[in-house]
Amino acid sequence: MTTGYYDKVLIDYCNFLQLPLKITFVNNPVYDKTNYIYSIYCAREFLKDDDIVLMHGDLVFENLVFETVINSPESCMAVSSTLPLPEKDFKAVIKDGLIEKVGIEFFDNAMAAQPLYKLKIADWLVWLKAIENFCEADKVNCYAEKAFNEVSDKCIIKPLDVKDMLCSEIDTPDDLSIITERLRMVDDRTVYMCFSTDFIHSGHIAIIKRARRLGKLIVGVLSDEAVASYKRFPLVPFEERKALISNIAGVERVVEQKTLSYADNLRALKPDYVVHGDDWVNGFQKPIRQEVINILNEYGGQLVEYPYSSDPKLKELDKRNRAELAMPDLRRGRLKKLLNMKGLVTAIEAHSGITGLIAEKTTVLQDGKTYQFDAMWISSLCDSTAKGKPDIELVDMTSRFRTIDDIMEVTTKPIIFDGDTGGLTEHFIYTVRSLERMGVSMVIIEDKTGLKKNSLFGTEVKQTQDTIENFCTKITAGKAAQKTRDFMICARIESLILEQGMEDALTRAFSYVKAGADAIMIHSRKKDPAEIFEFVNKFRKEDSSTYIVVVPTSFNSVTEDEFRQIGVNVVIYANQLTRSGFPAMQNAARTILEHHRAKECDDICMSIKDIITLIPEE
Ligand code: SPV
Ligand code: MG
Repeated sequence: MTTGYYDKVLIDYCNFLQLPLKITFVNNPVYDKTNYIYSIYCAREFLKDDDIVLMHGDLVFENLVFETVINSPESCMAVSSTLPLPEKDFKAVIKDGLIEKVGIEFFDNAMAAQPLYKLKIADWLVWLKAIENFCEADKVNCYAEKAFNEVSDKCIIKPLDVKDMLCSEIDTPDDLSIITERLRMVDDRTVYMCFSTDFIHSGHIAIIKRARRLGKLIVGVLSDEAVASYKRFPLVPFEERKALISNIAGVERVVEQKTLSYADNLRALKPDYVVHGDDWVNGFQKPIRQEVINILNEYGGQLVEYPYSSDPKLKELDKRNRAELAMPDLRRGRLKKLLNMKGLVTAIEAHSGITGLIAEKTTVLQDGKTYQFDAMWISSLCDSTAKGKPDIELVDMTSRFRTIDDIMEVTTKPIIFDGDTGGLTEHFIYTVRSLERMGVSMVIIEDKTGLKKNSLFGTEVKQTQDTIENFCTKITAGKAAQKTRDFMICARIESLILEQGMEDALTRAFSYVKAGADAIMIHSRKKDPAEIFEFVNKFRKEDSSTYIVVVPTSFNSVTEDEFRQIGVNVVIYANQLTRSGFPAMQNAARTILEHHRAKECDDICMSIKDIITLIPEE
């Protein structure tokens, strides 16, 4: 920092501020007889080894101006395209997109300019050399810009348009009062940013600090539901996350953001700025970013983006959190939490590590919301099919557990296990304990006995329904065997499949609930959902709390919203990955056989890059 007039006052003040900066003060002993070109000359030895920011000491600017200047990848000078050309102050002449001349005397092709520069070392050394030449020739009473004007053809300095952001010199008492007023307005601005995180790290603190510099900071905290649909189930619930963020210095206010879309909060709060990392420029958040820009444009707000910090430490932290979510105790209880939070959860079939990853990672962004499956269904049909075997309880429990283990190893979402008939009550007890210990959230057992066949055969094959009494004994024994409160047993009613009538289905449902079932699954193989609707309506009239599960493979026209409205809690897409995957594989095999080579098959194959990114490296 070059000093002159009131040198000691300036130095004392700077030291008093205790800034985290090492400031070297260089005094210009003849400040009253020279211009600052000579002050720079005095400090020249300190100015030769890095990019610099050069500014006049009487310049006042808002933080965003300085951030924009300092983040500029090229040398630049602050100019304004919206301010009128000043009579007596600096103007910059622009030629071919570069600063050609700076001074108070230029009016043609000029823009209002402020002496605030970021100078890359190469450009600065050219200018500094010119300054040295000027001073050594005793030309010490002009602006340093005069030296620049002589060498500007050797420098690449771009105009950086700060439009009507505050960036002004204070030359007179009038300037002082105008700028004091403008600073007050700057201070009143509001900034909005949104957090989904459940742990605060240095990167968050850094972005909060930067955001705070733009105005009063309002933080939107994503609701649990929005977080769960966006990345993973929050480890810390909303109220705690809200309290955590409210207590960070610089946060003025915290509000709930109920969806990934910022729309509602932006329209209600109308912040002057929205701050975000630049990681959403691409990827699935891109439409959300665009929506933010559109809304800001409606009222003249501005989006400020900072480089996203991909600190390896943070990746490690996230990995640890994911690992935690995958642990049996945390995973097991999450289905119940999701049911309480969302009312209706969805599950998709998984029968291997890779289908587990698809269930875990597939995300769709629609109307500012993200959609993911909440849970995974380990179907007996698909597990058996993957092994080339019929769905008749032939694949034994040891093998089924192996499938669960494969899936659990690479995923974090809760698991609903298709326990077929549950086998003998004496065996079912062990199955419950094993599943619970592994971290499975729910087992569904169907009220059939003997050689079980897949329900979608209906009455085309011989299938025997268990007695109510027997099945209730199994449920009660299973409930007594479990150790935690999280684990759930769902009783699946086959009465409609086996054409035993609605009354039988309802009688069984109420009996199973009495026997201890946490949930009931009503199954049907009719395309028309009427019997499912009738069952759910009748059941809900008497029981408003027991979870209802459906598997809409046949009655597949019903939407999740329609199910939610009648009181269904779990929708299981039981076999779609298997049914879509195998035809694709058959097609690939056929294509190779037809062409006697693999080239034609490539068009229907996932790229190697996509498949390796689907599988995360450990
Ligand atoms: C399964 O997916 O194995 C089921 C559902 O049990 S269903 O195939 O519809 O019977
Ligand atoms: Mg099954």
